[in-house]
Amino acid sequence: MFEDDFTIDQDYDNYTSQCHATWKRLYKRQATILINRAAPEFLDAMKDLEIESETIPNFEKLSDRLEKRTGWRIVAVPGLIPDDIFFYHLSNKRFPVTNWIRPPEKFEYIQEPDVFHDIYGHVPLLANPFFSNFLQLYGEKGLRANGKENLHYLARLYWYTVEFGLIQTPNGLRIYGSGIASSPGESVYCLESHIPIRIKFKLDRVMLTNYIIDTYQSVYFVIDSYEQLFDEVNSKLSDLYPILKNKTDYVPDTILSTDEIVIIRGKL
Ligand code: HBI
Ligand code: FE
Repeated sequence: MFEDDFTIDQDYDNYTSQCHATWKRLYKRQATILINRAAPEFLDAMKDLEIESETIPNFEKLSDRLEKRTGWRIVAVPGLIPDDIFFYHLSNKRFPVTNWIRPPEKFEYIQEPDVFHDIYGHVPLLANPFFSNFLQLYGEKGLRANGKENLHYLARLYWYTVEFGLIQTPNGLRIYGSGIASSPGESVYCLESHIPIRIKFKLDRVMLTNYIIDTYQSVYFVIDSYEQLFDEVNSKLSDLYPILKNKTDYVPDTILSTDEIVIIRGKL
């Protein structure tokens, strides 16, 4: 299907002790922050998959553990890859993971996903059958979403769920989005700040909402379950494209009268 699928060798022996030290620092800080903030299935999978805290995981060995749970594997890539190749991998239960880690001077924030964001942020939920089925469906829909304008609807869906999604649980709102789960500051902000709005997930609302990539989000969408993501994308997505084409996009801090706002029981 594609002559180059952008996969490379992880080149494990190329990591320096500095690389592993950066991984360990990032892991230890985030593991503490995510207690009672990340979704329980995220935290459980971190242990269940035995994702190492001291050294950068070996992709092949981690894939062997992951594959036993949901059939997913991770493949090494040099960084962001073209949308169609990305969709192709997801539709085949392969998650592309950047093989390099951020340099010390970019410890706090890096715009492009590195191995910490991709493994620590994305891999745990690949072990969840409902979420990983949604992600595979997302890949399949992406391959069929011909036309540039449909791609940006899909990019927004990915952004407000896979990267910055929140989920309602009996103990309150929890993080499942990787962009939040790999960010110390946003992990607190998304649940406790009164600045952002939190809206119940609705597929068409998300697909019409723009996003900004290098600031904390001003809107978060809240799902009730991963099955909800799969069911809505499976039943509604393709019919929405022609409808959304005639609608105006929303800037991130829009509030519509039809929005179901989710209140946080945060500190006043
Ligand atoms: N490539 N490696 C990598 N990782 C991503 O998360 C990624 C990508 N290419 C495209 C992309 N994400 C987004 O455009 C998705 O919305 C498809
Ligand atoms: Fe990501």
